[in-house]
Amino acid sequence: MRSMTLSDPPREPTRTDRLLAALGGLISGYVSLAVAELVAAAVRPEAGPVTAVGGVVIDRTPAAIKNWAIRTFGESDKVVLQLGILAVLAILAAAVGLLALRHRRAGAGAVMAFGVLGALAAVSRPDSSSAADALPSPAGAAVGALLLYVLIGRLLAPERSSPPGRLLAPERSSPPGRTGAPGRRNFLLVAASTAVAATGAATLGRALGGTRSQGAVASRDALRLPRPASPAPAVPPGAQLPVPGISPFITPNKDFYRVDTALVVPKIDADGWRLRIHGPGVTRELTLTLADLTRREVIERDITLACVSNEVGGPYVGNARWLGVRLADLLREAGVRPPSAGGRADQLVARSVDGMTIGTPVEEVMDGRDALLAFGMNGTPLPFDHGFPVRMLVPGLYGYVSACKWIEEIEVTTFDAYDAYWVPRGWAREAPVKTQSRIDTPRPLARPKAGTLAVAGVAWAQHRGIERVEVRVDEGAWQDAELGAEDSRDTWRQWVYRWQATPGRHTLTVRATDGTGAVQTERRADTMPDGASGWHTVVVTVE
Ligand SMILES: Nc1nc2c(c(=O)[nH]1)N[C@H]1C(S)=C(S)[C@@H](COP(=O)(O)O)O[C@H]1N2
Ligand SMILES: [Mo]
Repeated sequence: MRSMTLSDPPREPTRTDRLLAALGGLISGYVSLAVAELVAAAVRPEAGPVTAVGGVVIDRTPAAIKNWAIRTFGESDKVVLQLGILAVLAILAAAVGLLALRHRRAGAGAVMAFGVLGALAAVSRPDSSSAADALPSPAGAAVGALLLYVLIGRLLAPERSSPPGRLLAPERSSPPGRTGAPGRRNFLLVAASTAVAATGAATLGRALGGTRSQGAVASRDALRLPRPASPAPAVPPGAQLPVPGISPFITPNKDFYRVDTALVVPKIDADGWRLRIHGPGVTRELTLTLADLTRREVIERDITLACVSNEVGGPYVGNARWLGVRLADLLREAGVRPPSAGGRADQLVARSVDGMTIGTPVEEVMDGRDALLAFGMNGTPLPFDHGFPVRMLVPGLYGYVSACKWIEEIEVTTFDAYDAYWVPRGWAREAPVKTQSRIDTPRPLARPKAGTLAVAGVAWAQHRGIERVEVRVDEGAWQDAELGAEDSRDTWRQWVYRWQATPGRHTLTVRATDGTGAVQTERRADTMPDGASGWHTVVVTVE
């Protein structure tokens, strides 16, 4: 009696085997995608293979073809693209199935290779900010590769010898031409059950990630930023000092700090988005679409944004080039007058789709500063993390009283009538940015060598500007730092002090003077209720 051993030669593949192998490839591909999307739903829906690869395809597609696609498919161009990707993947998956029939390991390896490509696509996306984005595709591919390996193994399983008792008629139970049927039955059983399980996984992923986010991603990809009627002047070359370790003058989107209460970042489909401006301070209510905004006079400005929760020396501050429209113009169209011009409303209450409320003084928004409804950040549509499709920005005010992300409503009212989200939680109603300066380099507890050492960092006092920065070593005299060129009063300014460092332990202290001549206060204040104050110090040991 023969039993199945490793030495049993696999059967010669038949036509049916090839069909089934292609089917196995398709099912493995399907399972890979389903698992990848399930993982992506947990990590970041946009890190899923179809969306990531689609983004790469869009980025790499020449403008002419892109325009053709938009002309031909209109708003469905993203759907067409995704269907196209799925069609290509289906063909590749069937081919991989056939490859696996010849060489099981090679087939499984090919599935893994697609997983790696998916990971590369995901992390290369401009809105990717985490290495976790690389997970979904390889995770899906690993499951798919294993499945393909098993399926092809079942398919090619050699004929089992008949069980005892059937020795006399070994093949009679199977009709002619159905040799290998137990292997195939096994193959079909595994294929069908995993396909069902994958469908469950895909459905779960959908529910987790939310189908709506797909539309939001597509609408963000589709947004063509308008040319500003009033562009920001080029950043003066001297604004960026050539000092290693200093914060870059413009903070890249992926490095820009994020502070919000959203556990899941709102993914708003810009096509359905509306901004309503209403309330007792308004004589003409406005409802605006994103296109209404991008069609208006668009301005571009460099503005530094800071969080009230930033400790002295902390990281919650960043500088970006924003694109948007003047909020004051829209308010005037709605009939809003600032209190100084007899208006009764003194507070704007901005509301986001996730229910955040942010209260901003009408006076500051309408005093001529570049208060924005922004839809662009450093040359891209606002990242979802930073408020896509539209956020507010008011130079000179902390984010929690000015910078509503995912905004959908502005109520023009009074401070008496309404306390915004953070106010009952102990934070100040009004919070202009306090003058601050930060030592970026050397890092705390660094052990630099004696000799010339660049002590450098940034200083900010938005809308007042920075006039001077001084550095003190231990209890020595204040020394003027060299200032980077001023970009605008609304941006931070870099500074550097070239210190002749002597061996020993030293305390470096920095302070700034704003554009009004006021010196940054030494008085230490906690972040609560209206922003930290005090001087930033760094202790180093010079060797
Ligand atoms: N919808 C919404 N907008 C918000 C917040 C929020 O929690 N929800 N946080 C605010 C705070 S406290 C700050 S400091 C800024 C931070 O903006 P950023 O995350 O783009 O840096 O957003 C502001 N806008
Ligand atoms: Mo904040």
